[in-house]
Amino acid sequence: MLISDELKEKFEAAKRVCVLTGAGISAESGVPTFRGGGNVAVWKGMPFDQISSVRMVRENLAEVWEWFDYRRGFLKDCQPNAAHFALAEWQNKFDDFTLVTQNIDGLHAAAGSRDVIELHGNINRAYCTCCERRFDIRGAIPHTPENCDECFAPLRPDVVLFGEMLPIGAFEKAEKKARSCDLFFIVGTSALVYPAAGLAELAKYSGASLVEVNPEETPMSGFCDETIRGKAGEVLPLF
Ligand code: BJW
Ligand code: ZN
Repeated sequence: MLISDELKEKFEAAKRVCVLTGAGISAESGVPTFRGGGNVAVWKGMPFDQISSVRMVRENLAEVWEWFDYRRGFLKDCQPNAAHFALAEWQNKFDDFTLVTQNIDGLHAAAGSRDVIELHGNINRAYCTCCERRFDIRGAIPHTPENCDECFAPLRPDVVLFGEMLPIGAFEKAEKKARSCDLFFIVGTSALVYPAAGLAELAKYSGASLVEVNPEETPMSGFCDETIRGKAGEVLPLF
């Protein structure tokens, strides 16, 4: 059995539970991960951290949009999987449940999760490069409008690129919950990107039990109380 009796008991007794998810939780929905299996996502020969970069937004926004519109088109056909649905059930099971995601795909909300803390933004929103007004671009592929209807500046995807700040308040809210939870799950993330990965460390230092669900080892694995080597869609419904 993948889940130890000790962990099952902790899970049943827990009052405050926090879950941090990453791209791996959407892998079984057909969404490609960024890293994993020794590979890095590539678009037109460019590693993703080159095309999804602040520099590219400044120098070639059209190319950035092409990459994001391609992914938005792809995501239109992706549905939440058993892992997303399991987490949507967990929100009704505990006194205090917090779901924090690095994903921009919106699949947690599509599975019924409420108040998801999206640390890295959402692919179905854009914002004005001048006044930062937000636009819902769900369903519009390619994205429309292309320019802000207030100040006419071009829009960019509402996602957090390397070196950019996280959405105001999002990390602070997640940090508060991580510091006060009994159980912290880290699911489907390579745990390489900060400050998101730091939430697991904060939780552990604050006394929570740390549980990893990932088919591969990560830099966080040795720090966890339990590591479950399996796919999120197969493991999470077992709780
Ligand atoms: C499965 C599975 C299955 C497969 N089931 N699992 C501290 C130390 C060092 C560096 C830093 C630090 N603090 C900040 C930094 C800098 C930087 C950073 O972390 N760099 C490191 C990489 C070195 N962080 C930032 O820049 C952040 N901003 C910031 O810190 O602002 C403050 C600041 C500003 C200015 C100056 C100084 C400070 C912002 C980070 C933004 C990340 N953005 C991206 C791209 C979004 C756009 C896009 O989508 O194109 O977000 S990067 C990319 O990585 C994406 C993801 O959300 C993020 C995390 O990836 P994730 O989710 O872990 O996915 P993968 O693909 O890496 O892993 C998938 C995993 O799933 C694998 O482990 C598989 O095994 C597993 N898996 N199938 C379960 N079925
Ligand atoms: Zn504007």
